[in-house]
Amino acid sequence: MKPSFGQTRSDIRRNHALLTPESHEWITQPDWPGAEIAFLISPAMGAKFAMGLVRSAEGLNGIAPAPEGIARFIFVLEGEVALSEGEEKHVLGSEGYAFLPPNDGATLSAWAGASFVLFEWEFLARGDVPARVIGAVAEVEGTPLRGDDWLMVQKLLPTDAGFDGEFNVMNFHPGSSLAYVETHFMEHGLLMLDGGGVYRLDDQWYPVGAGDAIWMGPHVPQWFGALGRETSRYLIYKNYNRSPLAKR
Ligand code: UGY
Ligand code: MN
Repeated sequence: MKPSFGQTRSDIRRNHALLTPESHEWITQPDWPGAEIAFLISPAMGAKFAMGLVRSAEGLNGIAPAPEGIARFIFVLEGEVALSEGEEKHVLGSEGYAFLPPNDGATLSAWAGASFVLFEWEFLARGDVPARVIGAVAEVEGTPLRGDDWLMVQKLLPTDAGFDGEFNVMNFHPGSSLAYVETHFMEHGLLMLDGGGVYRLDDQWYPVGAGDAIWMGPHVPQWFGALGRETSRYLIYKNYNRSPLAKR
């Protein structure tokens, strides 16, 4: 292993954070036998959700559903992950994903070498709680963000008001950028999937590339410009569809 000389690109601040692979802390958890998890974003830093990377050298077998009231979103990075409930079984391949509403009974298994992103949050119900959603990024059509066809957004979940958040994949043509510096009360958890560029967070500008994760807290000024010759893509979570006064 190369010495780090105390250097990292990770930068954790009051209202945002950049979490880069060389500083990930892989831990085990009693609820996740066989898994190593790097929790990158958590309520301990001020977020209202948790986001982690999960990997397993030997595979996972029947991980229990989330605790009561907690929703999960799973996005496969490598290998295959299976969701099972009774006779029902769904296998997710690379960039397959699942939204598991609170109190969903599915258990989770994974083949040796699989890795995935895990989001967990206290679900904020409004009307009927939505049903489980299973999909694959390759099957989701993109739409231009505010008419910019160099910035295509794939919405991974239905847009109805039952959902208290959204998960999108944003596809930036080289040289494209967010049209303006966003400042919204909703927060974000993000994982760069491909390419890279410059991310502005508050008054910092960070070079970012595939594998980097970002937390954007409420109201943090944010902007991204894509660099290089390939499409830059990121997976992004946003709490959505709820008033800023809604109680968690
Ligand atoms: O949906 C969003 O707020 C998104 N445009 N934000 C972002 O990419 N930082
Ligand atoms: Mn945003």
